[in-house]
Amino acid sequence: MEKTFVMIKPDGVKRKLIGEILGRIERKGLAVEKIMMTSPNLATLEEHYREHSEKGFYKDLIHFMTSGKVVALQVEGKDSIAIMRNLIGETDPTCASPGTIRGDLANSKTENLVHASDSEEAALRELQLWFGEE
Ligand code: FUP
Repeated sequence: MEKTFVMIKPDGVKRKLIGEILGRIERKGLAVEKIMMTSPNLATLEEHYREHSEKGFYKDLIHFMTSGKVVALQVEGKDSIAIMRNLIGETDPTCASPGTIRGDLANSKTENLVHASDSEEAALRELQLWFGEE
């Protein structure tokens, strides 16, 4: 079974879409193995988004991500990394296909509801960062 890291971002929590997003993950046949609601600290977010630290949108991204609680998830299943990436859709909601979480429910490139690891290496790193084990 492949493991991946998924996060419902502050906009997803504020818009009361936790159930909607978990439902889509579960209906696709993936299993939620760990779930944690948390107000992420700055150090964790800076590490999580370290590859974007030089980008123009970085400050706004960190500001948004510290604006409320998030739901961190360990999701498991065959090919869970690729399946979750397809389920969330493109980063930019103008490109995200209908049927995806972002395509159906998001309107902003920054406030785009959900994160999912984009590689095996990222999944291992992010699970370790957020859940601190394995
Ligand atoms: P994704 O993997 O689809 O979440 O996208 P990226 O890793 O490229 O970007 C990570 C996060 O940075 C996005 F979820 C939101 C933010 N971002 C912006 O705010 N503006 C951009 O133009 C691109 C990304």
